[in-house]
Amino acid sequence: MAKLRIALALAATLVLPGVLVGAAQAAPADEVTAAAMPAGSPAAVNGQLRVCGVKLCNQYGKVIQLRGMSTHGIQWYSKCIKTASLDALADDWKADVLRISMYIQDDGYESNPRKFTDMVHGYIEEATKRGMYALVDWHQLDPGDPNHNTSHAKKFFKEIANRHKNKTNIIYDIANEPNEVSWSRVKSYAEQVIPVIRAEDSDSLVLVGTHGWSTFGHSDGKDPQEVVKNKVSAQNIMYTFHFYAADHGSDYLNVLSKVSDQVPVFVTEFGTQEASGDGPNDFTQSQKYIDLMNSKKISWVNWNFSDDKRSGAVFKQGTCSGSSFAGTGKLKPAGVWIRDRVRTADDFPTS
Ligand code: IDC
Repeated sequence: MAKLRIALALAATLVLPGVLVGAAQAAPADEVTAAAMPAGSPAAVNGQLRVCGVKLCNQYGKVIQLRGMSTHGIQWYSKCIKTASLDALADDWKADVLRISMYIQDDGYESNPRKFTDMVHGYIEEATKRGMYALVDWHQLDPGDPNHNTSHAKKFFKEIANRHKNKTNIIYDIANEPNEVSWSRVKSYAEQVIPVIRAEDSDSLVLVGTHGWSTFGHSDGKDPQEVVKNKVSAQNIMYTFHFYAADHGSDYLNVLSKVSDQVPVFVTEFGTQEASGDGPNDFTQSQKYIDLMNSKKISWVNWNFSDDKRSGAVFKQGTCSGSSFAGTGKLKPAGVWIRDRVRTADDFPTS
């Protein structure tokens, strides 16, 4: 199979840097295979992920927790996703997962599907090279009804899954934050998109956003049990929960605690500040969430790995124009705090 893929790539003579012309389904010449992941790296050790009960398990069937960072929108902050910053994320931060945040609206995917799909392909290879999981985030936000983008989502995920199905480090996040939409509509969207992914890649982990900006409806005043009682009809999936600690207090924490005992939950986005991604950090409340997530082995990803001016962007403004990302010198307070928590020694049982 690997040989066939290389042959296909070589046969595609019209290869431009990072862009394949006329052979969209063939593997690019620079594809990084799972076997090439650095020995001992998080994705090499844990391999193909599986949902086990309400937890996440590695290739040995052992419960694990993944921790990592989300990019900012790749339409705005691609300058923060480069060799030096990704090296820092993998080697200095010791992140297990890179969330690749591709907005759909806001000058994102819908403005140029080919360009954004190719960017995601490239970032997946970069994460793979460094032995991190690549969490592909379909960052729908406004409009909040994911059904608005279903045909785009099917096309995008079909190509991503087809190209990367032989990797063991891909995680598909099919709806960032459904909002102003009912759970039944989100469920219906998920049941249309997941089979498209499964037809290409039968075994990878798929994450499903929940209504109320991925709060299981709590932000909308809905009962989170709605999801628990009406689960998406699919295997090997987890539901996502998001929070911003300065705005989302103990009631949100209690929702996370309760639903994560009932269904598999992955925290694909959170901030230590306000829901705007800005304003003062509440590290006390944030630590309560971290303690809960660590004790229950809930995987988490923090927002965001950029030098945007807001307090939740980990780097000081201007950092991404340079090439120095490791250590704490370039970090804002939220960055210093979250780097410490991403770096915590991993506990990845292999037997
Ligand atoms: C914010 C970005 C900001 C951007 C805004 C609108 O930090 O630069 O202008 O989106 O696109 C979310 C969303 C995430 C938000 C983040 C902070 O998933 O896109 O990023 N947030 O507001 N949900 C809750 C908070």
